[in-house]
Amino acid sequence: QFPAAAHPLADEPSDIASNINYHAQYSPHFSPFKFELEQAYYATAESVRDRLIQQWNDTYAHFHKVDPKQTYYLSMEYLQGRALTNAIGNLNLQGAYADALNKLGHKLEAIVDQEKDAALGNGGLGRLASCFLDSMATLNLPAWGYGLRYRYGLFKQRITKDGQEEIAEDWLEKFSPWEVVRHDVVFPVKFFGRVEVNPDGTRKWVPGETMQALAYDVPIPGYKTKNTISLRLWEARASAADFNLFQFNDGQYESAAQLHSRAQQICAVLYPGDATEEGKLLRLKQQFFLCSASLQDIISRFKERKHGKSLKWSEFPSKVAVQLNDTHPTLAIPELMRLLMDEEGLGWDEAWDVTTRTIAYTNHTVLPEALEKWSQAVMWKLLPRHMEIIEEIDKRFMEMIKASHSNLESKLSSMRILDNNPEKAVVRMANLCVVSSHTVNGVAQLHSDILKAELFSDYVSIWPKRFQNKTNGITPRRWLRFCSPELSNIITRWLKTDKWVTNLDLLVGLREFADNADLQAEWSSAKMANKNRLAQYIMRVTGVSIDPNSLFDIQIKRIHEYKRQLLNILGAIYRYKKLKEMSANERKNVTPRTVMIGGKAFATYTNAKRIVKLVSDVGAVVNSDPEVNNYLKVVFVPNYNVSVAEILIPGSELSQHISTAGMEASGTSNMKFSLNGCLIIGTLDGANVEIREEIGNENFFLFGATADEVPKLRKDRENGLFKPDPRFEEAKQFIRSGAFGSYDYNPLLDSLEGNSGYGRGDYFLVGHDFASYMDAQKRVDEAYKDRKRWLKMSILSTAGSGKFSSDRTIAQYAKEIWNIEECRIP
Ligand code: DL6
Repeated sequence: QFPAAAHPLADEPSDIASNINYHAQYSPHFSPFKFELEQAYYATAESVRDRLIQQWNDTYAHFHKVDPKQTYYLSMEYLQGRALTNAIGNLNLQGAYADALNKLGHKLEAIVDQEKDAALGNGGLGRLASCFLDSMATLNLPAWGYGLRYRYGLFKQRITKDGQEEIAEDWLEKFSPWEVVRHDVVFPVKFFGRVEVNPDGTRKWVPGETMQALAYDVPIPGYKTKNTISLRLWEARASAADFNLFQFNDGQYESAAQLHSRAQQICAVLYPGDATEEGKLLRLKQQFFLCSASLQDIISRFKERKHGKSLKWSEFPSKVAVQLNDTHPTLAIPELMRLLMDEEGLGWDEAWDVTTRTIAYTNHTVLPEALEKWSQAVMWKLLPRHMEIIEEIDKRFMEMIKASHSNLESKLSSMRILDNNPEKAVVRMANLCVVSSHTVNGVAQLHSDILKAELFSDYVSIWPKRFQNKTNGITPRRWLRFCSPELSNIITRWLKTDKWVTNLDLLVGLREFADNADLQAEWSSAKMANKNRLAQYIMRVTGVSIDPNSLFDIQIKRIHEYKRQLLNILGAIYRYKKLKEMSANERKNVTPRTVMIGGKAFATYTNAKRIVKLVSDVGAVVNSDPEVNNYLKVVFVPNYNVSVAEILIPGSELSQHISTAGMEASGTSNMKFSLNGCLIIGTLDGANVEIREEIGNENFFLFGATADEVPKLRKDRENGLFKPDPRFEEAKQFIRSGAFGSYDYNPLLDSLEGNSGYGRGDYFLVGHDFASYMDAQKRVDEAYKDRKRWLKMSILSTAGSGKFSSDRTIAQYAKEIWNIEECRIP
């Protein structure tokens, strides 16, 4: 009933409805005249995209004209989640879109639910990158993201009776309305081949294989600003000329399209299994593909923005900042060197000066197995010119140490970039990053201190100013304003301003009302609404009925032994056993709990998968036990991702951040929970330390060994000095007795036994921390019984979360690392 006209920028609901209607009819993705939920979602998204494209073009044109220094964030992962709610929220058009859809016979909430998550990431590192983009846009910073367009993402998790099953993500099965392909942005990316020497002595890489990188741009709107920046995702392509028609007509179909199929492999999945040589090669190819395409694009923009003026390469670092999100994009270093020397004709010294003034590196882990080391043999095969450059960097680094830091000569074997151990010669990517970046940062104060004191301590004495801390943050838009509108409105009413959405420090104003009975009542009812929504979700995806009056206790993160989901479930098992032993009367004093655990286990990480299976098995037994299931439920939440988190976090009351101290670099879900008024039970690890400082020690359920104590505890254990708490033994024994089925949990339990070794001998100190964990849980149960006290703590958690806005983090990166400034479109 609406005229099919496009009014892409009008804000009236009837104009928006016309525009949606227009897309339903003239953006022909489906049969005409269908306007069910799915079609309505795509048409709505396209109408939102129209607006973003306008702002996006204006932003780009403005940056192009002003030519500010610009940051490029290189990341192998982005966990963008859904875009629709975020986009209309940032455009401040929620009401108008809801009304427009009503006119068309749909509900905004149902439309939003149609969207598939863009899950191009694995965990916190990827979600951090997405929060950072939101803040860069909101702060009007000239900054962009670069990544890869993985067709099948990481994987979708299905829980079966055998535990976790991985299946391919289908976010591109139809299409994504949020990306725009740029057919004019294509760069060649080369692999393999050999290096030749030119007559003038310079070197030339003659590749063995060349693919095309094609740009897909995703608009990233800022909140209440017209600035809209880009996330540029590369896709690998082979060209028509690479298709061998002769072979095809000869019936050799596979070899005719060999390069096309190899191109498809590059952007098929994030973190393909790397147990085989092929898998390792593919991962390295992906990393290089991202780096090479992005740097060629950055250089071409640098040249374009000279607007005909003469090119001075020494000015490159005053126009370009490149941030490496962990070591995955390390190859940007030798690739920038190669492009500058071999393609642009710079000498080594000039290229090195430009490179090191451009690149900065963020470290996100101290876990030895996550510190990337690439086989030199594989590198020589795939990237022969880059290996020459890396060898030269290594050689010059050693010369520098010998000439000016001879006290460190004995440390050279661990400090240098190449590990030439004949058994397994590797390139240490973190060392290459430290040596080649102007700034290296950790992601929480404790983590940055550990980097300086341990992992990178030898470099600190050479470059004391190179090392910084940038405590992570989260975007308050997605993680409070949009995912919990009820709580947000209460906050706005009590603070008498909604400015907290872009100035999160204002939340501190809630402190003075933490005891106020009216606020507590409102707070409690918003929380209850979110708990009800969560309970409905759990029922829908698992069939388990959970009681919204029980304490909602959540742990959601990648499944890893250091994150100690095992400690959580052992605690729940012990709780279950004690409930079973109690009389019906005794049980009446127990605080009812719903324990929810969610997260993906890496496909080849066997012990993590065993943990998933154990949680599911415990849930199956406990939830169907009529004697106790009013007091305890245990749920494994399947396929944890961003949109699931947006339901879980607002409905949470207690969340677990219980890693072995010193092992979690930061954590960011701890910040999201705390912002949503959820209390934390946790160790002194990562950003927990700073959260506790901000919200007050009395509002945090602390337990466990500190990072300083961990080495000695491990040593003691090796020396047979560990005495397990009887409760810990009882919980393990209960599993061994077959209480949760016949699956063989012995390998998992054995990892908690013995005296030493990574992955054995309880390396992660579950046994040591069990007693203090259970004691902290007792304090939680007691605190929950005192409704007023709990609500006060909850309000104080939100009030103390101001520091953890990614706006604060990004403002610090901009000032202290990138040296870039706001560039707001007029
Ligand atoms: O900095 C983002 C995020 C931190 O919050 C987590 O603590 C940390 O584990 C994660 N690191 C990684 C790196 N790879 N691994 N393992 O994902 O980064």
